[in-house]
Amino acid sequence: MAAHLSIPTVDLHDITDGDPAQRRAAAEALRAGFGEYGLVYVRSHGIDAKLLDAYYDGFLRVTAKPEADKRKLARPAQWYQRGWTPPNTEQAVAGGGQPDFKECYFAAPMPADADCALTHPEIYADNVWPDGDDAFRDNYLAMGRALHAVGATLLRACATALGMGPAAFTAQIEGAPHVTRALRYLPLDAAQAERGILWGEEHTDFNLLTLLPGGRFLDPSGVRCPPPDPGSGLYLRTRGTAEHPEGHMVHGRPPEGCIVAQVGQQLEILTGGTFLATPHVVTAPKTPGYSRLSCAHFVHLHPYRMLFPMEAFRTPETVRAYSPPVLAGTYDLKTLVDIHLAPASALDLLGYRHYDRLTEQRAVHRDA
Ligand SMILES: O=C(O)CCC(=O)C(=O)O
Ligand SMILES: [Fe+2]
Repeated sequence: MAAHLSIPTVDLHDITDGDPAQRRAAAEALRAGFGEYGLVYVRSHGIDAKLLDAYYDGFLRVTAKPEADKRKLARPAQWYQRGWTPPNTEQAVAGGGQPDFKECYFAAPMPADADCALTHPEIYADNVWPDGDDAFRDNYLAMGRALHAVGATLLRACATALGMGPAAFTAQIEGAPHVTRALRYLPLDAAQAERGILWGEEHTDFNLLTLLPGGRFLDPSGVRCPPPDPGSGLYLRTRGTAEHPEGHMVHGRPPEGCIVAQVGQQLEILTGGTFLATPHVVTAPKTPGYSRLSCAHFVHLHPYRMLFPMEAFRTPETVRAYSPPVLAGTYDLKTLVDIHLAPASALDLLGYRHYDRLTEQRAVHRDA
């Protein structure tokens, strides 16, 4: 662990209402944070702590339901992009077959785009809500929208920090399949804790920008508690250097009142690696019985946008590194297969699907 590494904090007020010196400082913090760590802490974000508590309380009401009721909220045919995801479903690409020890919920905070719902039905599916719990739905949507607004402000500031017009990124996110996820990392038994099982394997997020308003540990009786040991929680890996090619593992522990913003693969690709998707891992405590709640809002690129370094970031090296260009919606599909949320057969959607017609015509020809 590298205690000397310090992740920059960006104050949203400096971005929206700051004087020129404050704006310059915020831009520098974004370039350093997203360039070296793939992560910044965000202050003055406007996320209400009471809303976050209510959001987690609602999610706990869902996770406390009997398994049979939760299965009714699961949508495997939508690649689990809505409703409940059972434990042992998602697998990080780096995880080598070890599924994550978590159950999740997915909902889209913004109304679905009708055209995209035809071309990408799974990632634009209708939300799923448990009956009789309007508070769960309302707090969930309010949290997703509030986090999304923070993401949009940061993306505008990122664009100017990188010398582009303020809308260079946000013009590409309108109507995109943004999704908010609630996570509950499951209590480990003594043998699992002993084996050092990870709650969430090391991965990089595949979207544009991720907002994390802050996790909550619960003790074995379900009461909120501080991290049970200093090694548990969210860790990120910094960019490798000649001296430390493996990078450093840094504890993602925001200063009081701050939230976390993280670069995803789509932003790395658009910037040709100037901003780096953060590898991160969620480690479980060594003591059995503890659980952890978390929330992540994923800001996505519009599915018809090209994933390829934007003009300002195109060099022979970045073009080679991030080729071939691919539509963001196609990339989403491929990644959901890679992390085992979509079945491998989903890849068949990318080829021509009407060979049957020729087969039938040839059969008619033969029989005639
Ligand atoms: O639980 C966390 O803090 C991180 C969640 C996460 O990495 C994800 O949902 O992609
Ligand atoms: Fe993640």
